[in-house]
This record gives sequence, structure tokens and C-alpha cells, in this order.
Amino acid sequence: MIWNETIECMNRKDMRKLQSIRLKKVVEHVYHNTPFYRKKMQEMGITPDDIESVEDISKLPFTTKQDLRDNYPFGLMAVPMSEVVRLHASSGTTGKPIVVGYTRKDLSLWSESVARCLYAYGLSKEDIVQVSYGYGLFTGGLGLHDGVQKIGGTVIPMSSGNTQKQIQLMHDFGAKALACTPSYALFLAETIKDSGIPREEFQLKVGIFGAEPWTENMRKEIEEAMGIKAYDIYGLTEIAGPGVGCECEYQDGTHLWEDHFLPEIIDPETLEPLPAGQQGELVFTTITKEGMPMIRYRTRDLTSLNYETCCCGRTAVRMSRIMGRSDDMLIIRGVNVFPSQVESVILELPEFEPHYLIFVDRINNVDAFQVQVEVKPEFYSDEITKILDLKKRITDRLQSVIGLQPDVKIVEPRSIERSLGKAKRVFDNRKLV
Ligand code: DLL
Repeated sequence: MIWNETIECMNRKDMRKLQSIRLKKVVEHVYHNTPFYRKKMQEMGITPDDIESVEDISKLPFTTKQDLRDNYPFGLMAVPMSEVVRLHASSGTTGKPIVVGYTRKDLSLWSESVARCLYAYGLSKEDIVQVSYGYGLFTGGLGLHDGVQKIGGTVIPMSSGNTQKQIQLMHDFGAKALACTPSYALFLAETIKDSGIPREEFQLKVGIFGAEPWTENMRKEIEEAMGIKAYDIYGLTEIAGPGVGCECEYQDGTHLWEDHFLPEIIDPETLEPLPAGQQGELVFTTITKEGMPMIRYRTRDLTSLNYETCCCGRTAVRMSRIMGRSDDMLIIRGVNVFPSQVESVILELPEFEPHYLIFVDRINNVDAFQVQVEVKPEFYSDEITKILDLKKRITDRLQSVIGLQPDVKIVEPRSIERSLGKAKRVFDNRKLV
């Protein structure tokens, strides 16, 4: 099902035209209403007149998370606060939170974007959706909430946590879809298993998972554990929240709603735009937002774009699965390691649970790299040779994929703390010294 066929299936030429008109408009808007952007453009010697079409986008300055922090809390608003009807914020791990303000129109285009996603998952007004993303300053809860209401569906505003109750209501209310982080979905699947309620008694068919990187292997794991189809949803606070893009039934990339959020891929080192298909850093310009538009916002997310028409009929550009954030990449003994590579290996091996932690430390000036992983109860053993055998298997596999030998520590089932929201799996203690 397609929520907005005219836009989602628009031919490329018309989409470029629409994007060009909108880009020009938003550049004028921020130039006249946000001193920060005006100053940046003046420094580069450009005015809105230099922007005629999307081809001119590379003339514009980039915006970074640091710019949002430096202008905390409302310095990047492009409308008077009397027009701002909602604030969201993202805390991040360090420093001040970043704050985003939405006008009524911004909220409407955001919920329209989420509505497109819900239709792409095959959901409609007949369906009950349990929203188990956190409600509050985090965009996950309210973002999904408004989207479900937009399509006329029934929303269960659960928020995260209270896991037993989540299971009970999902069962009693007959939720067809569950929206939460993939890591929380794993915990819910485990809790459903423990509850003893037969899986057939649940109506659950669809997972709406995002807010953190997750691998194809993790998708398989969750789909099997829950008996559902697990779809990706992508977004970030600075741009809108969840629903900047999503997968369709073909699950061959995440469609981005490029009539609102104009994407580019750049080389994170040289900052030069990269051609379609090449992996680099995703950059967005919001071309319809009023409250706090973003010009060439550097997401730090690493992916590539595919402009071919999808089998579903949508022409909306697709991005490949996010490999991770450039700032999540670990450099261990000179080797680049993405946590997603570790996750992929763990989930390939049937003896292990999808629960793991990565510790990096510096001992005597040498990087120490430890991976802790839970073994499945049926493979857990008191016999040291069996555990050593398992350890060798996973160490060899990690070494061949990553090119670096980790110290693997196999831990007992259920010993790694479960996540209710975004999972924190990497502890790089080198940054502390
Ligand atoms: O996580 C918004 C969101 C809520 C998206 C619910 C999807 C579902 P932030 O807290 O600002 O916003 O974090 C944004 O999370 O730049 C990515 O690094 C990561 N991320 C979000 N969705 C995905 C995804 C929300 N589907 C940051 N796959 C982004 C991989 C994702 N990473």
C-alpha cells in the first residue's frame, strides 16, 4: 500500500524540479530568519540567488551537531517561538543536548512521513500498533504515535520499560505491530518465551525497528524469535525523528522521503559529494521544515544511495543498511572495526545469543579488545573443553572477518543486561585516559 503515490512514485525529473523549488525556498527562509545561516553564507560569499536548483546544493555550508550545541537551546530557530508548538531533544553521550523545535506544519509533515512508512509495512486504520519507543524528549514515541493516528490506526502508547506489562497488553489488546528498538525487541521476545503464553495467541505480525544500527542477521534472529516481519525505520532528531525513511515489503533498502529530506552522500574526509552507489556520510537538507530547517546536516551515518526504481513501484531513493556512525568506528591496533561486524559474526553462529558487549582498553600502550558474548542455554556447559572449543570457533571467525584477534569471553546465558531503548554495547575505555 502506498500512502502518497504521487510523491512516492514521482519520476526523477519531476522530483528534482520539486526539490529545487523547495530548496530555493528554504535557503531564502533561513537566510532571512536565522542569523547563524546568514553569517555562514556570507562568509562563503553566497546569497539565496546563487541557489537555482538542487545542483547548486554543494555551494551551501554544512551544519554539524556542534553547531546545534553552540546555539543551544533555540539559536537555530527560523521562526518566532510563538510559532513553535513542540520541542524535542537528544542527549547524546557528551555535552549539552541538541534541541529541535517544530511548528504545527512541521509536525504535520513529520506524521505524514511516518504514515508513508506504516502503509509501506502494510498497516492501515484496521490495525493496532504498540509504540514501545520512549515517549518524551526522544522523538521515537511521539513520532510513531502521531503517525499511527494519521493513518487512523489504534495506538497503544506504551513507551519503553515495564516489560511484563508490555507483553500482557500486546497479547490482550491484539497488537498487530510493535515499534521499538531492535535490542528491546530481543528482550521482549525473550520475555514472551518466558511468559509461557503460546506465540500463536499473539496477533503480532510487524516490527517497526530503528533508532540504532542493526544487522541483517539481527533481523533474522528477531523475525524467528517473534514470528513477525521486521522492518527498518530510520530517522534522527535533527531532521525530524523516526520516519525520515523506511523499508517497504521488498526490504531492499530504506526509502528516504526525499521531497522533505534531501539526501546527499559525501566523503567524510574531503567533504566532496560522492556518486550514487558509493558509501560515505549521509547529509540531509530539510526542504520543507519551517521551525528549524537544517542545511546540509552531517549525520555521521555511513551508507550509500540507490536511485533505481524499487520493485514496489516507489521511486523514492533507497539507502543501504547503515553500517554505523563514523564516530562509532573503533580503531583498534590500527584496524578499523565497526560494532556491526562483530554483531554479524555472533549472529551467524547458532551457539550464541544475540547479546554481546565490546570492551576496548589500553594496557601497557597496547590496545586490548575484548568481546563478551552470551552462550545459548543448550550450549552452556561446565566442561572447560566445550567452552574452549566454542571460544576458538568464534575467535577464529571474528579474526577472519575483522582482521584482528579479540579476547573472547563467553558468559552465562542471561548475564548481559538487557536494553529497553538504544543498546549500549561498546565501552571504549581508552577515551577516558
Ligand atoms: O533515534 C529517531 C528514531 C526513533 C529513529 C525511532 C527510528 C526509530 P536520535 O536519537 O537523534 O533519533 O538518533 C539518531 O540513530 O543518526 C543513527 O545513527 C541512528 N539510527 C536511527 N535509526 C536507525 C536505523 C532517533 N534504522 C541516530 N538504523 C541516527 C541504523 C539508526 N541507525
